[in-house]
Amino acid sequence: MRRSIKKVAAGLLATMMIGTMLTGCGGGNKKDSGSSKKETSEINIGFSQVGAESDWRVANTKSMKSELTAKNGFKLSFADAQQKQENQTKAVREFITQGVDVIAIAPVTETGWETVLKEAKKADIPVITVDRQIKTSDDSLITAWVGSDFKKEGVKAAEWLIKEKGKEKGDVNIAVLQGTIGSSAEIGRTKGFKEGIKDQKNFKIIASQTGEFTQAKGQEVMESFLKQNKDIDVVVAQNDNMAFGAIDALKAAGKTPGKDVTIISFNAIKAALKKVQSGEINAEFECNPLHGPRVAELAKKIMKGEKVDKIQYVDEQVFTKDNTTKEVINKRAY
Ligand code: GYE
Repeated sequence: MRRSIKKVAAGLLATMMIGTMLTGCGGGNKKDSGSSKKETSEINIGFSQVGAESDWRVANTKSMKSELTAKNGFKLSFADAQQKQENQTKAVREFITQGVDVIAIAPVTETGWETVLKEAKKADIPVITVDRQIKTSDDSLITAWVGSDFKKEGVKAAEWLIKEKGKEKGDVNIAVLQGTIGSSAEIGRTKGFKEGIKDQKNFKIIASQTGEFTQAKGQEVMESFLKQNKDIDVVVAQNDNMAFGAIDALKAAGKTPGKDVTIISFNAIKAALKKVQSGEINAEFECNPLHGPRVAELAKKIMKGEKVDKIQYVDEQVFTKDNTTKEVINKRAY
C-alpha cells in the first residue's frame, strides 16, 4: 500500500496544502494530511508485543491477532519481545526495513524510544502505541495511543482501601508487588496508589518490589516479603498473575487470603473475578486488554489520511464481591 500512496502523494500535494490551510489541521504525520488512498489494498502492519508474561498479555495478543487479519484487510508481522526492550527496537527496525505501512508497539518501558521512533518517522511510517505508553520529547513521533489510565486505576485502588480500612486505629501494613519497573502500567499504578493514600497516616507501605508481572516471580517475592514481615495486612498486586502467586505464598504460610490479608489486584481477568467471588481477592481494578478492534480502526483511518484522536482511554470498572455475579464472570471474554 505504501508505494501507491507515494505515487499519488506528489500529485496531491497542492490540494493537501490548500486543505491544510483551510482546516488548519496538518498534524505531525503525513498521513493525517487528507490525501486519498487506495482503500482496497492490504495494510501491512508490524506489531511489537511485550511478551507473554501474563494472562492479560495473552488476551491482548489474541485480540490484536484476531482483528489484524487478511479478512479485515491487514497483513500482520508479529514480534514477541520476551519482555526485553532491545528486542522491540530490533523488531521496529525490521518493520522499517520491510517497509510496513503502520507500526504498532506495546512498549515494555516508557523511555528509550527516541532514536528508533525517529527512524520510523524518517521512513514516513506512522506509529500507534498500544496498552502502555511511550515518553518522547517530540509528540509527532507517535500518531495515536490506545490503552488504560493506569494512574487512575492506582488512585481508585487507594480510595477503595481508605473506605475499607481508613478508620482502623492501628497501622495498616501494605506490601506492593510492582509490575515491570519503568513500564507505564507500573509507573501509573504505583504513583496513583501512593498519591491516593498520602494523607492516610496509618497506611504504611512496608515492602515494595517488582514481581515482573508474572505469577512465578509474584509468588517468590511474596514469600520473601513474608519471611521479612509477619504482619502484612494488605497486598497490592499490580496484576492478576502476581496476585495468584501471592495467594499461593500466603496459603503456604498458613494465612487465608482475602481474610487475614486483604488482596487488591489489577486487570480483572475471568480467573481473578472467580477469586473475587470466592473471597480470595477483595477488590479488582479492571484493565481491558481487548485493543485489537480500536487499533484496526485507527490504522485504517490513518492510512486513509483521516485525522485520529491522539489518545484513547478505555472505560474501566471496579469489582468487589457485591457486583461480581456469576453472569458478570460468564460474560467475561478474557
Ligand atoms: O496489567 C499485566 C501485563 O501493561 C496493562 O501488563 C499491562 C500490564 C497488565 O503483563 O498483566
